[in-house]
Amino acid sequence: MTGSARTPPLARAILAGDRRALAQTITAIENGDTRVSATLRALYPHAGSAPVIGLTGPLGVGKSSLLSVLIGLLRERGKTVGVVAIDPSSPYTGGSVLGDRIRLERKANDDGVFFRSMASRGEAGGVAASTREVARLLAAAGYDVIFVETVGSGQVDVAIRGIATTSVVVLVPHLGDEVQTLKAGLFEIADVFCVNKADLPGADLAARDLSELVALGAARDGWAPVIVATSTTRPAGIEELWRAIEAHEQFLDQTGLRVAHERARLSAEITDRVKDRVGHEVAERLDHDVELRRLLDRVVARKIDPAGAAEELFRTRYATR
Ligand SMILES: Nc1nc2c(ncn2[C@@H]2O[C@H](COP(=O)(O)OP(=O)(O)OP(=O)(O)O)[C@@H](O)[C@H]2O)c(=O)[nH]1
Ligand SMILES: [Mg+2]
Repeated sequence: MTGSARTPPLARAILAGDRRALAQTITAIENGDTRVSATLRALYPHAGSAPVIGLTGPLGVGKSSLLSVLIGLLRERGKTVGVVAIDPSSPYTGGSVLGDRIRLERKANDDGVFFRSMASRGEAGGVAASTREVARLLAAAGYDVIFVETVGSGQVDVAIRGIATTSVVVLVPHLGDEVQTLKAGLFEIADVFCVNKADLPGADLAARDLSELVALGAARDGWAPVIVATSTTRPAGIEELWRAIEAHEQFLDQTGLRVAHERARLSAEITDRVKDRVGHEVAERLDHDVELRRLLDRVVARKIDPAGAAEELFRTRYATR
């Protein structure tokens, strides 16, 4: 496959470990440049079974700090690591740019780490789609473990389940507000809860609060979320965090859920892509539709309401039954 004449040069370069080719392809994905589709298609069979670890949680809880110490731990164990971050690096929380952190931590010219951050502008769905594509690309490029950092903002968080094999939700002591966030959706996506900044007072209490919440919830597919307390400043709990992630990855293999989850994620992705195409197609056609203009006149004149107009257009143009 690698040497096949039909494999696009960019794909061949990425498979051969060319970091510039990888960076270039990611830029194309970010820009929605369809010229790389052949490259992505050629790489797909190579994007095998690397664990994709999602780190998500509210602004400034220490996701980037945790990532950089986790990367240190994995590099010591000889694992290569690819990272994609939707990194707002908020000026409000003092959150640092992950790239800077990683550059600080990683030894000069360490080819075992590849980092890329992506702008969080644009609709959540679009961000999620390109993040997924980049995570897949990093797996094809041969990185052993892929990390995805996203900030806790509802939709993007939930989208992480469509990308990650293990989702880590990061929180900090004094869970007051966070508990509300949990109810809004973070709780459903966590395979592992990480209570970071455990060097601050209140970490024990926070962990206890969480375990009560976890006990209330039904275990999803037979997995009850694991709670780990960490501190990146001490540091402490980092090995435990990695062990919890590994335990979930092993659970996926032992139960056959890895394959089942992958299948469900791919099904959702295909459906999303078709919905996207259909949506664009419909918008484009309606743009030139005289019937729409005729109905619009009547809506403007308050003769029918917008829902009625939509219903009529749908019936005459798109209903197949
Ligand atoms: N006390 C303490 N502070 C920490 C710890 N981990 C991170 N911080 C600090 O928390 C702030 C935010 O850390 P980041 O790692 O940038 O957090 P983040 O979640 O990636 O932030 P955003 O990407 O902006 O959401 C920084 O000032 C860190 O130094 C910790 O374990 N203890
Ligand atoms: Mg960050």
